[in-house]
Amino acid sequence: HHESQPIEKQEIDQNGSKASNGLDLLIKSQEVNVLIVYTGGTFGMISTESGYRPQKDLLHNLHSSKHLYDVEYSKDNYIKGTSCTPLTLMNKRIRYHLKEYEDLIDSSELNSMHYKRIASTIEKNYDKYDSFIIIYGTDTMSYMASQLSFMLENLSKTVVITGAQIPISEWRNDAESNLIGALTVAEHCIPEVTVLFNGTLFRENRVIKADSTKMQAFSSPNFRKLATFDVFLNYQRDIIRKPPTPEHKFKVFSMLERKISLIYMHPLMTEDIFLSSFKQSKAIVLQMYGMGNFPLERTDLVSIIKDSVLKYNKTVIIASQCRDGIVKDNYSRLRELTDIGVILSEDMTTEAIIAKLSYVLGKGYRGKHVEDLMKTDLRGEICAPIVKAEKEDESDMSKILSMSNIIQKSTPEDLNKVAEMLHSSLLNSAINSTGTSNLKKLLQNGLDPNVKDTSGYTPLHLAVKSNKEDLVDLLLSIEGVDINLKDNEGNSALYYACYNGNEEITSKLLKESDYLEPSATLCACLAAKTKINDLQSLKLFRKAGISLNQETKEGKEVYKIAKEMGHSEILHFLNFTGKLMSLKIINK
Ligand code: ASN
Repeated sequence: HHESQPIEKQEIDQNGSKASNGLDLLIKSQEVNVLIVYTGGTFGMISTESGYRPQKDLLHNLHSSKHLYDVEYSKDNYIKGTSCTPLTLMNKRIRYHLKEYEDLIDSSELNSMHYKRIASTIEKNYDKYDSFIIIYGTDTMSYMASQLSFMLENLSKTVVITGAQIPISEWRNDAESNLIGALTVAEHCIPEVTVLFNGTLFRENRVIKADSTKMQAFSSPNFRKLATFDVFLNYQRDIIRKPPTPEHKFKVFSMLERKISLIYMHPLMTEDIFLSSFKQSKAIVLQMYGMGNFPLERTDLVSIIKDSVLKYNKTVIIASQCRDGIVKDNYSRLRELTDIGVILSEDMTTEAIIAKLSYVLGKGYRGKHVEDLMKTDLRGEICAPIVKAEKEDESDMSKILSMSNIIQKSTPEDLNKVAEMLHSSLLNSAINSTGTSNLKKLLQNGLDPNVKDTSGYTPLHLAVKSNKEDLVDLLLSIEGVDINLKDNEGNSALYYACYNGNEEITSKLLKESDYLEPSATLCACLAAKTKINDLQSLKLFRKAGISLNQETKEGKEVYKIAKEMGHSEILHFLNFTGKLMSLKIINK
């Protein structure tokens, strides 16, 4: 076999500058350039007598939607082969080129050729576009994107995969809104492979198709969603991956290993059937019971596993039939296998395990190297339990608290740094748990209430962001809390109170906080809030010291957009009531 090639561990740049903080707006120009790759799937299908089948000329459908195509603008600003959207939430336009493959497939046809073709389309066009959208079938979307997440090395651009349960050609469909969602994501730098479906943005190597008929077809059992698009867009900045540093150049790896077998265990399994799956394979994934439990009394099966690993240097990985939860050697029975090099899948999805194995083995690694890499986080596909703040319950919390005690008591100088890092995660978890008691305990333990996480958020930022008034009260009552501290974007907690339209919290903070100052983020935010007619939030921003009068730059934006969109309440608020009559005419 060819020599093993180095694996790119796309490192998270902890000291990243503002530019590498993820989720940056692609503000280079008023237009964001996006390549939409149409590969097939229900999205563009039409209904025939024998059922749905793929249909060509998707552009025709996109052009018949006024949300996806601004005819006038596109004609006035004509560039061959591209189309433009109307103004987006960020007050920009998306200029897209639709690349339609010759053979459109139902995604159940997926094979390694399709992986390579999509990866190479992105590679060839990488420098020409800001972001990429792949329209793909839902049935194997989780395989596609898990695989792409490994094949695309050092990804620093946004790649969003989307599809639909009902085709765009039908009156009632989810295709158009899914594509608009994907375009909304494409305006930002989210340098990972993601899937946007039904208003939810997932990390794609974490997602599974969980339902064949519901509009919410996908779920991400072991990992938080990257964003949810409700009335407000809610990005979880803290878990969105950071782009690689510039010396790590984008490249595609496509020599995937295919000799991988997947065995779904059941109580009637025979030795010969079990053995036959091992014979031709370089790696075997065993989908076992519960936390990964194996019937060790089946010595016939156990010896097949032991021989494969010890004699034939094959990779055996134990996963679970449960889609939610973790595979762990909590039971001594599994240790017999892990001791000889059988790997546990931890919290990876089956799709991610297969994608990762084909990538790692394709690079030529074998034996212990494969074991080490499978346990390493390469693309955010596997994680340590502490990150799962959402799932934490009281018993987890008590472990964390005792850990914090240990750190607190045994801290010589060299441990300070570690302690500081852990403290921010501890505070983070406390804020995510219910009630105030956990946060109280941590603060009583002497944790610094001003500690920042990697996004620069203090506990107060986090409490305000998640609208937890009781926690805000608690933090405001603590001596030494600096309520004017700014995050990496330069925003204080007050900004987020206004952003959320939370009047109570805004008033509380305003009693002691400095007024907000205009900034680029703030201008973009005001524009976006105006677009979505969020008067409440605008009112609070004004209360917090931001002038919305026409003379200032930010004031002009608000007025202009409100007028364009015909948001009369906002115009009223800005005291332009007199102009309302003519406004109706402008809008027609
Ligand atoms: N069979 C379709 C596909 O995966 C299902 C869909 O896209 N909703 O191509």
